[in-house]
Amino acid sequence: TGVSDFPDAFKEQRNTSGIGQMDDQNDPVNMLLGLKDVRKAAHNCTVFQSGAKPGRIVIPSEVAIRETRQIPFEVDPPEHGGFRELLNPWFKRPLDDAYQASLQQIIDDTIDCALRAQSLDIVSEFALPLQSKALTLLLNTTMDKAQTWIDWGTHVFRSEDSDLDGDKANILYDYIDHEIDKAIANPSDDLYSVLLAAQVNGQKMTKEQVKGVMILTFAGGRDTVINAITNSIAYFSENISDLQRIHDEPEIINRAVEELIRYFSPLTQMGRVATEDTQVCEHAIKADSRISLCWASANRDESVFKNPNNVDFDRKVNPHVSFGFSHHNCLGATHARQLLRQLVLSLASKVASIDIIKADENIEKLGEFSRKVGFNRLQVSIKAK
Ligand code: HEM
Ligand code: EMZ
Repeated sequence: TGVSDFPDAFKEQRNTSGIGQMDDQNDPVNMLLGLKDVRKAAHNCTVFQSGAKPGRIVIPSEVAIRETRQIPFEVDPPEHGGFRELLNPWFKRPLDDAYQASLQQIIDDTIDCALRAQSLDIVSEFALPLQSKALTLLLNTTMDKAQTWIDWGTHVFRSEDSDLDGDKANILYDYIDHEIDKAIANPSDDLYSVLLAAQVNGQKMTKEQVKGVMILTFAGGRDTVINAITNSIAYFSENISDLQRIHDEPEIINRAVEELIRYFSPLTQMGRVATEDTQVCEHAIKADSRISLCWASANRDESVFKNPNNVDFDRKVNPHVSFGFSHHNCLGATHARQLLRQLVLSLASKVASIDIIKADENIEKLGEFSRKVGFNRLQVSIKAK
């Protein structure tokens, strides 16, 4: 299989039982695999809650390295709604012309730099700096901050040695504490200051709550965006005529990006904790045990998507769940979509070919399942038109 193939790791299990199992630090997970079941459970937040112990709904669980509750991710309705009301308009700013113009500048610089290089690693020298620089726009802060974030690498909690790196997590927590103190001493119009001044559900946001939003902003939109960018480059390297098609028919860009995001499913799954004894797919779920909503499996559900393993830019109905579903659907989706649309359009106008020199795949081990989610390294040579 080539670098642009992202196989469906869950097909057999989804079709035979609809539910898979994995252990994770002695806190096992029943994984929901079909689209209908995933949506139903995502919607049913009273039985399947997010606001358990901070870190517990993440897989691998982060309870050992995190005490701060991520907001709004680890808060359930109705409190959740108050936080979303505050955050929704801020996270819609990528729709503004000025935001898009600044983003275009960042994208053009990144592509021009890649075209000047003999060869480069797309993960560390393209996707990571692009993600970090673009994040300065979402935080409404200055570009000089990006270098610190780039130095953290592709995940704020994971390192080469460990899937859960407490020392690394502490660097992030200390950094955010420091930025919060600076924003208190010297308010500006960045996200820290806006949150510190905000009222939610009738109460002023506490420092701990602001920290919870900021940890999520740094962690949630990081490896997901990096994988989406890197995987798109891998895809077009083997399907360069699709890039030319986007150049010729730019009106298909939204559909094309949705299809790439469905196919890659950059976030494989997210957990929930059952609040009572219940059942899924005729399988008993005990109170206080974990399930997961397996977005990656749901996105290949053949009862919903025709030829689910094909990338089809003409797919008209595409109810994928790569950005989640219902209450906790991704707040960063507007930013991520805008970044990918502008990036792919720019690649389409500037790039003639992408040659793979070396690819090191990132395979997630999830119990009996092995899933390709992206690359640790993707060394390529890009030629200009
Ligand atoms: C939630 C995926 C980019 C911030 C989610 C969820 C998914 C997801 C599946 C739902 C989690 C759940 O139901 O428990 C993705 C993908 C991305 C991406 C695939 C990139 C392609 C971003 C970015 C940011 C971000 C760039 C911001 C920097 C969030 C936040 C939530 C969230 C704050 C929680 C929303 C809530 O709980 O109400 N994301 N995400 N994401 N994402 Fe993203
Ligand atoms: C959490 C999560 C958010 C978690 C929507 O997903 O992303 C993961 O990469 C982080 O490790 O802490 O932020």
